Amino acid sequence: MPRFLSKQQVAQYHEQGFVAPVDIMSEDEAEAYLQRLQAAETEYPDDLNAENRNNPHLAFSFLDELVHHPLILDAVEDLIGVRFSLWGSVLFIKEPQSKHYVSWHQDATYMGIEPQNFVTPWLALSASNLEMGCMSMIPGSHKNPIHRHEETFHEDNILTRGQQIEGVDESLAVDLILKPGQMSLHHARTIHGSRQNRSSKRRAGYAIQAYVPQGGRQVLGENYWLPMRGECREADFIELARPSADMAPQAIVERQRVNQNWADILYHGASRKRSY
Ligand SMILES: O=C(O)CCC(=O)C(=O)O
Repeated sequence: MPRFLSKQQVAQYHEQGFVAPVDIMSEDEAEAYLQRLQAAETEYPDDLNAENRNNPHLAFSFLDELVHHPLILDAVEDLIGVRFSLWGSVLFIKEPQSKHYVSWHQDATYMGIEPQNFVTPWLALSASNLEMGCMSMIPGSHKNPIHRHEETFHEDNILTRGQQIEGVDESLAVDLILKPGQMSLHHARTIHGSRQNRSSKRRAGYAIQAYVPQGGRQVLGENYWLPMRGECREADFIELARPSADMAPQAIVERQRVNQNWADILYHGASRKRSY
């Protein structure tokens, strides 16, 4: 028996490569996390912005809380088993009326993690709907290998390289409409993307990217992990620490080290490098 997801949700993930919506917390709780995010953005504007959006859970307690949320971990366990670690996290925020979009892509393309059997929960801290540029997924696409990605570096594309898969049949796409406090989970190879936020509200999503089952290896860089459930340290596993307080000096150094390693991995072999 699954711990938290229904058998149908587990089956949907394996068949389609994603599952949504999954209820994690009430709308009020999600709103409280959004307020904490906004307060932290005000206090530390250089450490939480579109250019510095990677791995904030290593430096902020409220995000560390989220990546350890028991229901998120139970859902992950239902999909990838009892032993897993966390590679990282990304705040995907689209400001009101922003042109930012995410082209069709597969996460596993540039993450250097093998095998490609990891899962990303995406937690909605605000609503995420069609007008706000919610994520859309191509069902069953995780069953195929990695497609060729064109590296556009388009200024409005918020993926690192502006990478995109050409020729995706968009008529197949499923839009993941989430209320605040709901999440989706997607497989490392599922083709997905999102459009611009045409609304007057902020779309705030937290991608916990990704929980990796035991046996996961990093083949392009240093092997940094935050242990989550069960024993799953590989030989070259470098264990990360949880922050003792927001922006604790040791946490700042650790996040910088991990983000430098991420940049080396995500831009491996790229013709250009952006700041995120
Ligand atoms: O937040 C978005 O619109 C896209 C996020 C994404 O691509 C991901 O979580 O893998």
